[in-house]
Amino acid sequence: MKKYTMALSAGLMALSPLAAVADSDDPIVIPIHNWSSQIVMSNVVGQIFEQMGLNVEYVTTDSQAVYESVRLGDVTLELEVWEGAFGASFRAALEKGGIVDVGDHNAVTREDWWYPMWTKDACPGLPSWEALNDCAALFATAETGDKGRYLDGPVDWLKHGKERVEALNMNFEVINAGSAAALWAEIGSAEADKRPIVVFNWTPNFAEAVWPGEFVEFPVWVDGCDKDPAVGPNPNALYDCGNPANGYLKKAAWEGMEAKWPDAYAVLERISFTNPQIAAMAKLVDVDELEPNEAAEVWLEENQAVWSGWLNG
Ligand code: TMO
Repeated sequence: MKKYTMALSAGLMALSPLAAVADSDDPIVIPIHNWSSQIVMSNVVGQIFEQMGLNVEYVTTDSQAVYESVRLGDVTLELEVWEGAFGASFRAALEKGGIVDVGDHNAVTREDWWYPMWTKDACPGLPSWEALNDCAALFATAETGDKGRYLDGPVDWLKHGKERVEALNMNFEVINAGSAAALWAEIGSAEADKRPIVVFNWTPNFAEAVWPGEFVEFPVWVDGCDKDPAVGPNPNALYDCGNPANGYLKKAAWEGMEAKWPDAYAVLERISFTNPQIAAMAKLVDVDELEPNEAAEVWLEENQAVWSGWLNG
């Protein structure tokens, strides 16, 4: 009887398409960037792959150049393709070939100019960008003279803050922060005396639970705003729109991943994080100050029901 059962289950295994080809022992190369949710999510997925018996290697890479690395197979996948910051690089890589769109997360994203709510007391016309521009003097610093300062993210996230200021003829100067931590430090120090500030921020993120705030409303994003000057309110300029207010968050992979690691690819296809899950992953590092690999362990422990569904399909 026991023999029969074993033979039956061996037969079932042989029938299973997932068991037909074993995943390669070569490491799945997962890129790590410079914001916390991406780092924790990468560790979460890496630890899931390790639980499947696969090898994983993490590499720290530039968040724009990574699309070329995935296309070439030097990096196996990318877990957080944010439409606002990386849509253009992702589309360019798709056109060249070698990278595949592995679908959207459940999450809806936005990345743009943002202010903590106390800023509105000093500039009540917000969130309109025109009202912000009329208040530019409130945001002036020693560094920016009589122009308002906009503290943008690190240069590899978004390269077009300066172009937007020019395209919309704004009285602002764009200063790039050196790191995400510098953005949080700036919001924290402005909080003490409720100093008006405008900085780059995004959702989902831990920040929304710590500092209530709003995105500045720029002219609504229209496809082509970064390619065709005629799109957007300034007929002669690119980047005269805000970033998408309901942007996607995608997964991408090297096109060879499915053949080389079929089980891992099937799991990657099923992976889908929500806004609250992503905000929680960022919080574990930015507020609770865990190391990313520890944060991933905590997240996996607290969300077994979520990811066991991805493993078993
Ligand atoms: C890519 N980011 C979430 C930092 O805007």
